[in-house]
Amino acid sequence: MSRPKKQPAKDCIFCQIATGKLPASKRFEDRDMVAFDDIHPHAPIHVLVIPKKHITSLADVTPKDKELMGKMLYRCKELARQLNIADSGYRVTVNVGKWGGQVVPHLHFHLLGGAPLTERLSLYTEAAVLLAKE
Ligand code: DGP
Repeated sequence: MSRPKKQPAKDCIFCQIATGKLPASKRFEDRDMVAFDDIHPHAPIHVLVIPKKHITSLADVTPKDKELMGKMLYRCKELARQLNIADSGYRVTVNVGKWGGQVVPHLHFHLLGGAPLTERLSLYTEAAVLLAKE
């Protein structure tokens, strides 16, 4: 039997952060979402914006989640302003699935900034492609 989507997923670290069971440096919280600092930052500012309800990945978003997705993206914009990276520029990314580099199976938007970011959005090598197909 599948688990209702609004329940926290057992063993999901981001659900545990959302419910306060695991600590995190929170930047924002409301009834729909939480934003907190990434534990392994890739830039001086690296914040993760997650929905409170468990959605495994962007690939699992349904039409009912459209408003939530808009709110989360808007929150990235607002956080960028509050964290003083709006004028210099920043990046919002979503990794989806194995080849997309998603490690934590709970949807999250990465907000990155505070330094010039590399122009390369993706990095792959022929060797990595061959290994992945094995
Ligand atoms: P992704 O590769 O898109 O699934 O990114 C997952 C990010 O989550 C990664 O940058 C590290 C971060 N992360 C993993 N575990 C924790 C945690 O327990 N706390 C916090 N704050 N961040 C975490």
